[in-house]
Amino acid sequence: MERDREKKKRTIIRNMANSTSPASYIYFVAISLFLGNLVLGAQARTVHYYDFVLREINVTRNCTITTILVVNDSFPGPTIRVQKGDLVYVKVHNQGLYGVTLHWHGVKQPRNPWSDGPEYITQCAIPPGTNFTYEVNLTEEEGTIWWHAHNEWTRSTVHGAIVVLPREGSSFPFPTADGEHVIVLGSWYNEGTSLNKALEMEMSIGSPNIPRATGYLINGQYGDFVPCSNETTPHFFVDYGKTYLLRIVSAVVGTEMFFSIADHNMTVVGMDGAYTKPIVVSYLMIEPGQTMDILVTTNQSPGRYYMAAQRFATEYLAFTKFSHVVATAIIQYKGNYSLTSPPSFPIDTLPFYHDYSAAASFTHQLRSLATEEYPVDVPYNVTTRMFITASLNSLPCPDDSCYMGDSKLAASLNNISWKDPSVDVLQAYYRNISGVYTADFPDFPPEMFNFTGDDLPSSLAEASVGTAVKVLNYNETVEIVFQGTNLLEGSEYHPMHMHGYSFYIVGLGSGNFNNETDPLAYNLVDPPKVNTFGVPRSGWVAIRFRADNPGVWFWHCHIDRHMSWGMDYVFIVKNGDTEETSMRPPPPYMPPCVASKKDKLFGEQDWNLKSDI
Ligand SMILES: [Cu+2]
Repeated sequence: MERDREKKKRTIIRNMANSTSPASYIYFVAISLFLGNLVLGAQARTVHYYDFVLREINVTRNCTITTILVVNDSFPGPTIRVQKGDLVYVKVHNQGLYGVTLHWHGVKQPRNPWSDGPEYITQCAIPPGTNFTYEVNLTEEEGTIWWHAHNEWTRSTVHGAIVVLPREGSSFPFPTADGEHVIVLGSWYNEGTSLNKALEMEMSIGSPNIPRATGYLINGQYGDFVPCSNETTPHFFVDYGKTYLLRIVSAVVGTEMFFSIADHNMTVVGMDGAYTKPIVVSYLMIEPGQTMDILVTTNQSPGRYYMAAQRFATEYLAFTKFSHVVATAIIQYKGNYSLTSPPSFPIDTLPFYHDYSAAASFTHQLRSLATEEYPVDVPYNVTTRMFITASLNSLPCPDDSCYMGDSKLAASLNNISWKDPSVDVLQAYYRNISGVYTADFPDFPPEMFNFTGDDLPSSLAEASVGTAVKVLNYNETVEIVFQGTNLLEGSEYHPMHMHGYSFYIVGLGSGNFNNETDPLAYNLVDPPKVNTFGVPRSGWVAIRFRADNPGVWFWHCHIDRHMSWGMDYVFIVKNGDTEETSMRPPPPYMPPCVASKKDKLFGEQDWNLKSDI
């Protein structure tokens, strides 16, 4: 690093994206500027510049040509590879037909929600034919995180990994691996670029039949068990007797997944951009939005071994209307041996679709590393306590257009079903625009009842609609218990994701939370630090964090079906007393809020780019 600093060397690295199109554009140009004069604390930080070009391409999956929107002609999109504390500028060129935004999932973006990305929360969509530059400011994150689109369900094809290596001169808290691979789990929708329109049409009539994935993918491919797919099954070539770091991202849109590798144990060493105590497992349960760093030692007879991912279906047992497709890739040992036998499959270790106990036993093992070098700072004293129910709900049908007659399907937090405003909450907060949101998100649900009981009265399931925000003072210490409910017999896992923060999982259980006995068992010593964690089906999870990142931050279920139905809310964390504890001002340009959601998807391309709000 010293040498770099002295030389003030400027290098240009050209990375060609892993193109799925025959076109040979090199859209993806990453320029790393090693600038000695940019300093983060005592450390020099490297500044990286990426160009992300979004455009529609045709790909073939399951024997069918489908048009999808991707970044740099690549599906999944390019990996951003940096060191802890680096700064990244990503210039997004929207060459698609619809507005998009991008989110940097797991990046805290200190004091800068302007670059966080969720549409209608911190910005409006980047109109087609324009560009917008995000500042991705890496500070505490280390390990694997990711990026994805954050408007409607565009993220199904617009996503990629962010690899954050240790700083120059420091190393991993485990023996450095002999090699590493990025593994992105994804969902496939036959609708392709029509997905958002199909979604909006079903949503507008309150229908439960919103689009469902037709299958699951590993690095953009179905693998061997789907027709027309075995030629493109991902292969990871390995040497015998080595240890590999697998950086796993769940970009899956609507479900938790089980993941296993035939005949190989895995050691989980990191999650959501933070290191964990190593745990040795034969399978993972990974939720949408989560990332995991795992070590795999190639200690088996040279051969081929499937890694396989299949759905963890958390709906009621009788629910079978989901894709049973198992996504596969192959770990192939190098060397001379016969390839005539098929690869081994993790038949004994990949849990079955509804294996709740397998999921629970995995999540209960997770712990922060909690060493001197990687300490935990879980708040002991809580100044703000919230108890938030996560439910599926019904809303009255405003006219006779609804699929279910007099009601529409919805979802809520504390019985409020989130409604997107037409101007983003951040802009409304910063510019004091009234009528965009209300600052009255409640700390408790309107009624206490047996949340996880069966046959709950349907009157309890009626939600209200709102754009309700919780306002926190700077540096408050917050505890939230998220309680799943069984309203509409609809208890499921809800992987809750917080923008702008990671939080500690201090408690986790099934049934109704007991505020006298359950806190006694809280883990305040080495709780896992995450940005996404599931409220178990008919269960609860207790989290803590310190509100030390001023700004406007989204909280939502990362199952997009639930997010679209309204399982969302927003935190505003007010400024502290100093500039360093206050939100930064907006950049000179933010995309204008001019197109309604309907116009954006169905209207003419009438983006009046000159007007602002
Ligand atoms: Cu959910």
